[in-house]
Parts: sequence; structure tokens; C-alpha cells
Amino acid sequence: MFPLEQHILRALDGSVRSLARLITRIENSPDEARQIVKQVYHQGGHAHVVGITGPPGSGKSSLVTELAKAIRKRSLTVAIIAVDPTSPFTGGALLGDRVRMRDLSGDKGVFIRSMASRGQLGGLAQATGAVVQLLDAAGYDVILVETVGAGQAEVDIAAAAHTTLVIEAPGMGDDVQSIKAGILEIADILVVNKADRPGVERTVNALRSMLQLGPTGGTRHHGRIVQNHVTLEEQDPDAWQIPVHKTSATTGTGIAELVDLITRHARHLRDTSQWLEREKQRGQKELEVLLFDHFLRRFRSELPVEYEQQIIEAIARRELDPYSAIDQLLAQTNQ
Ligand SMILES: Nc1nc2c(ncn2[C@@H]2O[C@H](COP(=O)(O)OP(=O)(O)OP(=O)(O)O)[C@@H](O)[C@H]2O)c(=O)[nH]1
Ligand SMILES: [Mg+2]
Repeated sequence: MFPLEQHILRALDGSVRSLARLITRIENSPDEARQIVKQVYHQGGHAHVVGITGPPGSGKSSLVTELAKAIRKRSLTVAIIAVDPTSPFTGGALLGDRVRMRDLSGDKGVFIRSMASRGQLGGLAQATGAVVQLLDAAGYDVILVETVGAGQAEVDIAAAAHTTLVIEAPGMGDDVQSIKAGILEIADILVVNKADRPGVERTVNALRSMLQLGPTGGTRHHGRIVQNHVTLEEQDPDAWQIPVHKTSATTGTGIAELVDLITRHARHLRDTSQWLEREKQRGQKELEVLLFDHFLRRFRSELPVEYEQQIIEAIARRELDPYSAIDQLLAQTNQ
């Protein structure tokens, strides 16, 4: 086995094998993840990171596959990370994705990897963040990160992107209830996939009204959705019009236009200096995840396991409230 440094050098030099090995090590060891990111971080900063989230079965993986093909046609390289927080194993549910993404295999300009939860809280977000840094440093132009939009962790992962796509499909609950408002909040581009199916317009309209977009559309200004009540001339040029875009991953309808929208969003961020703002948001999220993990681990390493258990039991028996518990724990660890 090569030492970590060798793999890093090889991965940055284009070795897909070493890249894959490093990702496994990131997944298995937060300490190695830290070493890897420390060494590669300064080489990154070129990739356009695109998060793709939405309810199960809305067609994210199919869409990601088609997007990757369309991006390759523009002579850009693509890395795909499919994050499955619901499964502790890679494989299984992702087997279908492998079949779907088979069209992409053999293309050296595409790297595909699925990541599954290893059980620890925050662990997956942390590992995904590290993998994105590594792929960026390895030189991929576009990094597509697919997550199921089921919980906060997934939303966080998708939101740690420059551009976030929220995917919906017709017939998944006519009122688009399967999409939670919190998920819409993070969308830069709303995609109604399966446009070859009946009920597309209804879903498009439902999304528009959920966002309170109104006929002129909604805008995102410095990361916040603003309702339009001003005329086009009055509009802040920094504001981004959140498009509701129809695609079909099956027929290919709307895919090239979706790549155009993704590219246009990146250009918009750069033209309005919001790119740096997104980078700051990404940095902040990453810091929060790392700090959380760091303090939790430090805290636990300083406490006997039984002590934490005793506290938890005392809380459960209502002998101790959680806030007083924190006071006691902090007193124990001198923090
Ligand atoms: N008719 C139609 N079917 C589609 C389209 N896109 C995806 N599908 C089908 O929808 C099903 C789910 O597609 P996936 O791409 O696995 O969806 P996903 O959102 O990645 O699913 P999870 O990862 O399990 O959340 C598959 O049977 C696809 O073939 C589309 O545009 N039109
Ligand atoms: Mg999928």
C-alpha cells in the first residue's frame, strides 16, 4: 500500500485509482480526511460545485447522468458524487444508478463515486466536503453532488454548492407536498423532471405558487428569496431570477438548456461578486461541521463514557434538565 502522500501526488497527477483510494480513506477516517484536505486545499478553487437534491425517485441520478453527458460535450470534465444518507452501505440502492450511469463509464473525463453514511452524525457531510475539495484539487471542472432531499443533513450537503438544483417530478403528490419549503429555500434552479409525463404544468404552477413567485418570477438576492413586486427596470441587477425549468432525463428534453442555466448561474455569481459570498457560505458551513465534530470528539475524549451515560439517564428520568446537564458536563471538562 502506498503512503497517503504518494496517493495524493498521484491523484493530483490524474490517477483515478489513487483518487478512489483516497476517497475510501476519507470515508473511513476523519484523521486521514484532515491530512488529505490540508495537503490539497490550496490547489482547488476552480471547480463549479453543483448540488442536486429532491425527493426520492424524482429522477436525480438519471438527470445527473444526462447532465454529465451534456457537460462532457462542452469539453469540460465532470465528477459525480451520489450521497446516500439512508443507507450505511455503498451499493444496494445505488446499483440501479450504476446501471444508469453505465453510459458514462470508459470516459476518462468523468469520475463517479457513491458515498454512504457510516453512521456517525455529521460524518457524511464532513466526508462529502473533503471529497469535494479533493476532486476540485484533482482538476474536475464541474462537481455534481446528488443527495436525497430527505433531511437537514442532505439539505446541508446540497447547499454546500455554488449552484443548487432542486428536482421535482409530476405526480409525486399533486400539491408538491413532497418538497418541503426548506428545500425550496436553497434552490437556485428548480427543475421539474419527467416532463414527458402528464401533469407537468400543474407541478410547475404549484412550485411557482409555493415560492410565491408570481407571474414575473422570484429572485434570489444575496442568498435570500425575494418576492417580485418591482418592475424589471427597477430590479436589482444583482438579483438572480430563480427559473422553474422542465426536463426529461428519458427523452433528453431540456437537458442542454439546464446546462446553460447552470453555467449562467455561475457567471451571474462571478459577475455580481456573489461567488466569493458563496465561497464564504461554503467555508462557514464546512467550519461548522468541523467544529461540531471536533468539540464533540474532544468532549467525549475528556469524559468517561459512563459519565455521559449517567447524565443521559438522569435526563430521561427527569432528574436533570438538559441545560443543567450541559452546565455539569462543561464543569467536568473545564471548557
Ligand atoms: N418518464 C420518465 N422517467 C424518468 C425520468 N427521469 C427518471 N425517470 C425514472 O424514474 C425512476 C427514478 O429515477 P432515478 O434517477 O433513480 O431517481 P432518483 O431521484 O435518483 O432516485 P433516488 O436516488 O432513489 O432518490 C427511474 O425508473 C427512472 O428511469 C424522466 O425524465 N421521465
Ligand atoms: Mg439517485
